[in-house]
Amino acid sequence: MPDYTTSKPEWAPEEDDGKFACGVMSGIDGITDTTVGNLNPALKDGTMKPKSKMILSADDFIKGVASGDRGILSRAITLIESNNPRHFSKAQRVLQGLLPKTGKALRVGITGVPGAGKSTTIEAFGNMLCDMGHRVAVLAVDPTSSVTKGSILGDKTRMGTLSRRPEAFIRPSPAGGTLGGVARKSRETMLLCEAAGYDVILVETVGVGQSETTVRSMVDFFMLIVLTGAGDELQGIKKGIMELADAIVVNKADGDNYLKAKVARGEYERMIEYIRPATEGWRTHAYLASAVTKAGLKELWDVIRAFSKVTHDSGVFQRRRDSQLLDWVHSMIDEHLHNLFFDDPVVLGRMPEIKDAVLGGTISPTQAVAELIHIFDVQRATQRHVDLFHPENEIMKK
Ligand SMILES: Nc1nc2c(ncn2[C@@H]2O[C@H](COP(=O)(O)OP(=O)(O)OP(=O)(O)O)[C@@H](O)[C@H]2O)c(=O)[nH]1
Ligand SMILES: [Mg+2]
Repeated sequence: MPDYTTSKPEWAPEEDDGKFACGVMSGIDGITDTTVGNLNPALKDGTMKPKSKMILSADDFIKGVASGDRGILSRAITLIESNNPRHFSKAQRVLQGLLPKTGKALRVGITGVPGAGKSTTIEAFGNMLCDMGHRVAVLAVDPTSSVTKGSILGDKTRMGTLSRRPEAFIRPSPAGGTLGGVARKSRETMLLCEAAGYDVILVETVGVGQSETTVRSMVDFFMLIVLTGAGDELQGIKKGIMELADAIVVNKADGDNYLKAKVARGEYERMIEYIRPATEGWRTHAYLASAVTKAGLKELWDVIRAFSKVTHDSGVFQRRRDSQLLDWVHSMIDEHLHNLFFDDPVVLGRMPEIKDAVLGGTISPTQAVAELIHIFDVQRATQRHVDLFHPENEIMKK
């Protein structure tokens, strides 16, 4: 039995008059056989390792995610997001094993100018879907996010009630990197969430610029959240983004703002007339909603379900998914080749000189490209030659 009287807490009065009855057990310097054994007999006899150090195999990940274990799902996402090459092949094995369980969720993208109410809408909408019996995963795609900028925790705190529900899973954007890298991680995260049984995936775009197109390329239904009292120019919404949307939601249609929201809805309806629909066989409309009063959210879900039915019946849904998959393959090849070229040390070494020559007018841009590609090709060919004659190569072993 440990002696609790000998060690006093730091805040205990220095003078011991015998009336101070609180004692603490002295701390331990490290885990010894006895302390481990006290925690759990299975740790003592070595059949189990302490949990914090437990390394999961690809199979453990596959089983854990498939059984809907949120802790293992989080760790699997961390594995996928890792930039460590050692984690890459394991992450891919996990994905491969889970692939048959993916693809069954409805994927919804949500975009809009900063402050339009995307996060608040997702919180209200997600809660409503959970109440209806759905399991909802919320992801964000933010190529500008980084751990130090603090945006990692931002949305989890803004989605306070949703993040506490067992039926919901919120994962902030993978931090930083190229948009291509962030997109790959988000797509793979989405697949993991589907394998874990989430049947609605909400993807929020953060930041401005290309992330809308990227999120459009990974979801089935794309909604644009707008505000009242301004034309598209004022809100910085490009016509191009309206062309991606399957629904335009005029948010904050509550209180004094309601009438203005109704007017804005009419304006958007008229604008949409002139815009090519985002999805074949589906007419994009503008709707009113309030993430605060929750008005219009149920109707919005009806719209999404109607969209799903129409596009499933027409085959557009599957065709889009198929082309998204192939586009994904292409964009990864693009990114890989791009990196191969721009990270090549020989190309990098010659680049300044060739750039100077272009700027100095001694060679044309086309000649410069031809020259650089030639250097790259020669470099790759030499590399292949070296690989071929590497002692580990099968030919050399014979
Ligand atoms: N009155 C009213 N306020 C709302 C509504 N939706 C959001 N807001 C408020 O608008 C502000 C911005 O909402 P967010 O949900 O953070 O907006 P966001 O689009 O996610 O913003 P970013 O993530 O910064 O791009 C918050 O103060 C919300 O409380 C609504 O329907 N009605
Ligand atoms: Mg937000």
